[in-house]
Amino acid sequence: MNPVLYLQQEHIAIIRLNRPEKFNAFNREMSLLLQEYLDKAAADELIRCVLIIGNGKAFSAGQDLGEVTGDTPFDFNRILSEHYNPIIQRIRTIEKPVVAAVNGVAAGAGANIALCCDVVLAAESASFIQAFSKIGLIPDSGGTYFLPRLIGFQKASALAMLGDKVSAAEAEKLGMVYKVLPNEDFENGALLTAQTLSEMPTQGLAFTKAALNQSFSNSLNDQLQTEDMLQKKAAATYDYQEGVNAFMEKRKPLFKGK
Ligand code: LHQ
Repeated sequence: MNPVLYLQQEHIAIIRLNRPEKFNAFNREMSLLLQEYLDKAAADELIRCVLIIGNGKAFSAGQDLGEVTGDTPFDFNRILSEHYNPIIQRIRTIEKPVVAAVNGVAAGAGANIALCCDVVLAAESASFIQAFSKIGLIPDSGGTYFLPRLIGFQKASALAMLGDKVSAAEAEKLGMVYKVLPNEDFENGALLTAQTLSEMPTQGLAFTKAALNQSFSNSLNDQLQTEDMLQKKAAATYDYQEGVNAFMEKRKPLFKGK
């Protein structure tokens, strides 16, 4: 069985983590295939939004612990540099919005892959666990970067150390996720958001993402300059013209993502 599935639906790439019997825990094959599919979505001009979801009960339980134990364990030292870091870097740099549709439990690296996405949606029954501390590890896959920025230092510090399970409702309250959607028809609910994003000015969204990526480390002056530079690029797109024309003509815009 393919550990990740890729499906194009109109302008959306649906990337499905597909090891349901292991709660979509990542082994090497799955980590490399996710990278390959993120590259495929990045290179395809028709794709204007990426949706990542898990198959079955879980979103992802993080690293497959069976792969790092046993008789021939995979070299621990290569896991971050070859598996998780390239996944996080790809999600943050792909020039299209990435939606995480967290359909169930998201633990360890699985949680942090979800949390680095541009829009995080969670099913009512989903949960988030920084499971690392329970096995003596530190939050990786950007956990120590995104978590304090999303929910503040104290909450992040406590969750990273205690490894408590955070319900979807609590995650929304903390600012860890954008919205919680009902369990019934969760995937279609998430797809609606992806569809909306896929019909928006894709380049403008990519420039927004680039500006947000820099806001974490820039001074105000640097950030204002970044906005100045990126706004000029946005204003040079077809979609900006279309957006303004549609507004003036009191009609619905038809964006091309260019
Ligand atoms: C699993 C897993 C799993 C294998 C559930 N592996 N089978 C970076 C650097 C290097 C090495 C280590 O990793 C990392 C990054 C990381 O991600 S570290 C964190 C790794 N993840 C965890 O520690 C989470 C471990 N899993 C759990 O705590 C629980 O399974 C959760 C809370 C996710 C779900 O609990 P339950 O709902 O009670 O389900 P379950 O425990 O019964 O799991 C269901 C099945 O999935 C079960 O298989 P089985 O054949 O017994 O039914 C589990 O063995 C399997 N599974 N997580 N990470």
